Amino acid sequence: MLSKKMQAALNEQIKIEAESSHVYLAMASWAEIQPGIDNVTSFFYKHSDEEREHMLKLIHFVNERGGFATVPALPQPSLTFPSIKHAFAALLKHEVYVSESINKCMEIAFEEKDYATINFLQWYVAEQIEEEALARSMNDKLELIGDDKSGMYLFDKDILSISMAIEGSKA
Ligand code: OFO
Repeated sequence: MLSKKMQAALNEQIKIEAESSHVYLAMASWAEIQPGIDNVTSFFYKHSDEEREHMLKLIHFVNERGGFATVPALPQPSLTFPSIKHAFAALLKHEVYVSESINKCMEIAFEEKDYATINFLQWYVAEQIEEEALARSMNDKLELIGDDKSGMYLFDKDILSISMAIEGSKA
């Protein structure tokens, strides 16, 4: 059975995962109307779907452990970005924020010796390590590319192989 405090923290995490899905969905819609970045667009749409999965996983866990998962209201995310580089910088910042929030949930689970929740949250800790690393490497690449258009063409190609590799490792 979840404590009230643990339930509140996990419900907050549900909100954050829902927000992540929303934030990346907005990035996807913006990317879709930019020329020549089809794979970046797919990456954002897929990332948005994954965040929804993360939210659903939490909802089921809270409800299965005798709590009540609450579906949150969401603020409107940023709709446009000055450049692809800005969008990916925002993505990295957002992932760091999500990791911090997972760590807070983990701290409460440890305080309460809630081993089931600790076990459950391990998956999120590992996922955040991967997502932050990926976001950092994309930001590094975009830094190198600068305003070079052919570099951006290669980045879009690159992101397709990265997405396929991630899918392969998760299959
Ligand atoms: Fe939910 O994994 Fe990123 O944020």
